Amino acid sequence: MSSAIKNIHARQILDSRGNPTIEVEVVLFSGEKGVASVPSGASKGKYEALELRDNEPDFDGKSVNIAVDNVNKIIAPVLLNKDVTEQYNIDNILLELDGTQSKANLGANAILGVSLACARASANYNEIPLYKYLGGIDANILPVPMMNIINGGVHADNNIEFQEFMIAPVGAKSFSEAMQMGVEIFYTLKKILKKMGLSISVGDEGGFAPSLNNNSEAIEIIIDAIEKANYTTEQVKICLDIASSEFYNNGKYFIQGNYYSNSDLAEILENLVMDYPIISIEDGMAQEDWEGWRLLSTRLNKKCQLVGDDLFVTNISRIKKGIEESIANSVLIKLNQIGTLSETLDAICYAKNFGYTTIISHRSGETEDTFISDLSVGVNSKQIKTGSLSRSERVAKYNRLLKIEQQLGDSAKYFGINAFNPKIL
Ligand code: 2PG
Ligand code: MG
Repeated sequence: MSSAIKNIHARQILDSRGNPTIEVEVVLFSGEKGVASVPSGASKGKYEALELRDNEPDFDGKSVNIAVDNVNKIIAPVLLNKDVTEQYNIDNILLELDGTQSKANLGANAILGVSLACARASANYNEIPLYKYLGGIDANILPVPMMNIINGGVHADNNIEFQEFMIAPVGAKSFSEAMQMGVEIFYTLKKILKKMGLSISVGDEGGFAPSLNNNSEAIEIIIDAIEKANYTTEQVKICLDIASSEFYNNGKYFIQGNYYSNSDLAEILENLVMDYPIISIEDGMAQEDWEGWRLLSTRLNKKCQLVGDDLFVTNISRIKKGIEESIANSVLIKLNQIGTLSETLDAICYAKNFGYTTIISHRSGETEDTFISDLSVGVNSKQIKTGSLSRSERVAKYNRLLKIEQQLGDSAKYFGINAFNPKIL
């Protein structure tokens, strides 16, 4: 069978922070192949699948030689001769081979590299672009990009606690127009920061990382940039990733030298939504603070998209709990939080079935791999967050989407504000 796997080979490469990560190549008997690499987070969720690192002195403990060996010596022989077009079967074999909930034996990085490289090889074997392979003739919605133009939290060496200040050009007519708007606002923001005598160096996701007086100032500067670039806050909205698990300790949230309870923080976030054109807030509460999430959801679920990232970790059992408790209304989707393509597709399907929106997301440590761009179109997720308008590992994802938009031609759609929850129609 020519779609059978002939060879699988993994190697150690580097990510955008210079940390080792894994790249996997799958070769078929037909001669087609698929290559994929695996990203890595800094503000990782506690309940994510395990990223296997060597913890040896080289690369500060971060080398991934064991994960590479697990692919080459354990996974490859088992998948030899298996039909690459049967993604769920391949992923199930990987799950059984690992045998743990958290993928701790083989490593989620080893497993995901193989899972994604198989999908690519199969798309190539079928001679169709990856997004079409994943989504068929229905895959024609370009996502609204959430562009992270000011970086804070653990992604930047500044004093802002909130991790991501993003812009979403909901008033664009197309994805390419949204990109142009984002880029022009990014240029303008640079000029504003320069004029204010602030740093224009960038953080891990390519957004500026100035030291500011507080989180609201970051929002105000962005609004200024939107307007000075000749757009309005009707056309371009703001999305935040609070990443609050990072400043949550002993039941309190530490912001600007003060400790706040979850109900204080819910009030702070509600006030931000009232004062500014914010349409989406991610991880407004910490991953274990279900009570805080309930408070926040009661206040804001009808006014703002509330996204669970560390809370849900792309894991159906956690998403299920959130749905049962009416917590949040959106799920951030990260392939390496769960570790296989099939489980990721299942999580997306599950969330959508209950009316939750899904946002396909990069990690703060990325490679040049653009799998998530194809995934966002393939599953019609309608939203993507993949950083700012600088750093090639971020821009590569946007460039891939520009190409997909061109390939789709007249059938390409862009949902703008209708991509978001709550629905306003
Ligand atoms: C997040 C991500 C990506 P990290 O918190 O949403 O922006 O960050 O990859 O560091 O977890
Ligand atoms: Mg997040």
